Amino acid sequence: MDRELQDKIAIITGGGHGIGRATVDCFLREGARVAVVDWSAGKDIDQMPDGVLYCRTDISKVAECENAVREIVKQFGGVDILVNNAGVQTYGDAITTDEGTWDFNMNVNLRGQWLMARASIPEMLKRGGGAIVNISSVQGLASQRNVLAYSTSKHAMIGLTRTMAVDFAGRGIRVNCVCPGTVDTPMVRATIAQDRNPERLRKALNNMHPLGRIAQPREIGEVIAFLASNRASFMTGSIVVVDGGLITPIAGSPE
Ligand code: BMA
Repeated sequence: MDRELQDKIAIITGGGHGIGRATVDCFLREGARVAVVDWSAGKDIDQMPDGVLYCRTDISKVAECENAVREIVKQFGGVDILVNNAGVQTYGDAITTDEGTWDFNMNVNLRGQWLMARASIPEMLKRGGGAIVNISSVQGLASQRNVLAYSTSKHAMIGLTRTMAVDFAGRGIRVNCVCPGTVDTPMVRATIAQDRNPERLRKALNNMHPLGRIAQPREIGEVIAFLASNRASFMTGSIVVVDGGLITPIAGSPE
């Protein structure tokens, strides 16, 4: 039997670390040809498996997105799948967030997803269709404290997903969104390390998920691979929560 993503050409943004890197492994296992779009320098990225095309790119910049997609098409011959995974998280509320923090989160998280879609969709159309998976967060549906710019950008990705799904459904492109809970990634590890009491925070993060732990990146990558594959052929515009139950309980449920 053919593998789920056999010979599909996939772009994974932020594929150097965390959820993106685990998604690279899932896609390779399923037979895809993978291009990683990431801004990290070579020495900073987790070892890339053989055959992965690495395009060092700042996805907040129009020309860099266009150049990356051009290079991928030159090397691989087209684009079938885009996983919009790259993201940053910085802290602040409506008064402590400065314009630079706002722009940083919006430009990388939201504008980057749109720019990569804009550069990739024409290539998908040439091949009769494709699949886009946008990675948002449970913070696209609800919010923690002190993450104004990040949570707002994650909410907007749900709008981006729905509008692109509606616009391109008739042209063979499915667009879906994944909302992970807390995942053991460099982004979350950095948050834990910055805390006054990292051990306490680590335990609290585990305990706040009804499954009793945070996710491993692979557990998100598997869902992304499914959504990108033909097994999800009737899914578009879907918002898929993968959070160990985090947003399910009514707040304050008594023991
Ligand atoms: C993610 C990040 C994590 C957080 C998780 C659950 O988007 O903000 O730092 O733990 O949501 O709220």
